[in-house]
Amino acid sequence: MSTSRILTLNEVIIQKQSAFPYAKGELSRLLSHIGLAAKIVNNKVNKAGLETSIIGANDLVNIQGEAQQKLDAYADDIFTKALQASGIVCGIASEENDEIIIFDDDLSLDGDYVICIDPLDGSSNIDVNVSVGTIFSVYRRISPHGQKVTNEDFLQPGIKQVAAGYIIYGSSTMLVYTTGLGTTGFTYDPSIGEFCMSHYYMVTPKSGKIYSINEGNYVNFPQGVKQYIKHCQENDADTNRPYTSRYIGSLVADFHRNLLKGGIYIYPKTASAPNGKLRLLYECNPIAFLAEQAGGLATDGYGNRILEIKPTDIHQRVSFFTGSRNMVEKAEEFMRECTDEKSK
Ligand code: AHM
Ligand code: MG
Repeated sequence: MSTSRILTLNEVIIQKQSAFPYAKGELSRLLSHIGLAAKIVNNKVNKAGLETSIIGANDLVNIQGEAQQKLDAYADDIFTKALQASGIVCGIASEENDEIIIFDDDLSLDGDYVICIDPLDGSSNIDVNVSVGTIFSVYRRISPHGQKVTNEDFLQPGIKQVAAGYIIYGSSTMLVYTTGLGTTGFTYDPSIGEFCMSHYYMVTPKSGKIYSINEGNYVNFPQGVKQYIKHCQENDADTNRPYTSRYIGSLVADFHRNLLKGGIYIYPKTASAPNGKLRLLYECNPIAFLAEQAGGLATDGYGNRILEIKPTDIHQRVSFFTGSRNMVEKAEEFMRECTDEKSK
């Protein structure tokens, strides 16, 4: 595929369609509906400073016990409608809804796909004009066609994802996705209203110099994480240390920077958050799929590949280590060596 002329998201999806194992044109339709929802949400996010009616918190608290932002609810609504309109999605699991949403119109009941989505990740950053994102994951249903989907359709390990991606609403807006054939990035051109291919085959550096972790939680970190941070901060001419600490507090933005530059993102479990903070289905699995497709790694820090974890709950949390291969392997090494109580 040549990159000498501008290629839009839809053109690329169609070109790649034949290489996709379930080529029926469905995935193209699905991704183009996600792209459309992303444009609508992008438009709203870009006006967040002007439209005071859309910034700030609702009076609602989501299943995670976190205050829901107005834009969380807005993005959830837009993506839900766009996914249902595709006619090929039979249900979604969203960070913003306690239960799965079942699409039970005739068309959707026959749909092939279920979606796990965090409609607006990092939403505490909205009011201060810092990057936020949308993260999504696509699975083939396992329940029979024509019936309502059940939780089981969503509780599949990440290796079963047929596509995954994120949209980053940043200094420019990008959509990055994979269908298991590499990781590809598109940058939104507002003048023509299209996502245009800008990063053909994204390969993350094997090693990097950036570590991203909320060090405010340091005293509660497992010993292995503390030791790894120390390792990152030590001087070492051979490995070009000390590394640089960068943490935005938006997973998509932190991951995206590290994907391009090389780095590691860690959200470990702690004494106060024994399962970590991030959610397996709609945050860690899609990011893990993208990381691996770009040559990186994603584990729980305890030797387990994120994509092989069998979920038991829609909103399950997991500790998360992802990024450049050598850095994740090194962090895992420290986690193995430090077997204090907090590390278990
Ligand atoms: P959210 O889905 O409620 O926005 O929470 C997820 C976010 C991630 O984007 C980010 O990496 C992390 O939470 C930041 O958490 P903390 O503020 O504890 O560092
Ligand atoms: Mg989130």
